[in-house]
Amino acid sequence: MSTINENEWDKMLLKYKFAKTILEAELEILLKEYEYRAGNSPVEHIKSRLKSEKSILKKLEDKGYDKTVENVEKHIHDIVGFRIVCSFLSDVYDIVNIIKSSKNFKLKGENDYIKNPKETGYSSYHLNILVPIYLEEKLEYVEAEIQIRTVAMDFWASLDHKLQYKLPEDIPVYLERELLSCSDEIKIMDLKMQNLYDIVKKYTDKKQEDKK
Ligand code: 0O2
Repeated sequence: MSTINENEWDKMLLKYKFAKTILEAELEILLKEYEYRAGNSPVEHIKSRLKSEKSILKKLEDKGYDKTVENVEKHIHDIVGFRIVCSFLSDVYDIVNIIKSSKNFKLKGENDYIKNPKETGYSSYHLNILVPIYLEEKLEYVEAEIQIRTVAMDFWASLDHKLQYKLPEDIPVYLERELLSCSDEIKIMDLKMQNLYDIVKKYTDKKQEDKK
């Protein structure tokens, strides 16, 4: 049962909208600065979104909580969601470290689903951060989730999402196995690409050294 009225929704969502705007700007600065220092861009693309009212309520229901503002704020961790898609595996960890070392937000939690993939085969690095915002002259921390992954992981996750993640019923076991096997193949591909990147980097670094 929803005990959240329209005013409460609007007030609550406003906070998350502000946090999203702040985080967008902060991430842009951090990543541009990194790009300037490294001389190349590790990011293929960034997506951000505010979770819809319908999805928030569904997630709350799935988790078994009453529909109240308190429960939304306490138990839904990804109302503000960012996804940073990178070229290579090493880029993922570089970006994780850049975000973690920023003084502009607090780290609330992290999950390395690359080292420890989910049972489904899902791989990605998740950071849960707290964005400081001032509302009515009071400091508040608003939670946001940042998912960082390679293009290959993103390819798997978006197709998996379409195929099974949102399905209410159990999916057949053979389909689960197929998805898991696709995820294994993608892992191998990411490692191969990383290897190529390392070889090319060694070569270009040496060329630079020789020029000096
Ligand atoms: P959507 O529609 O992508 O937003 P929490 O969010 O922390 O309360 P949980 O499940 O412990 O709940 O958090 P987790 O697993 O760290 O992050 C959940 C999000 O990761 C999901 O958000 C998905 O975006 C993504 N995700 C997790 N597992 C899978 C998976 O097996 N396949 C795919 N494609 N994505 C996955 P939502 O809100 O569930 O969905």
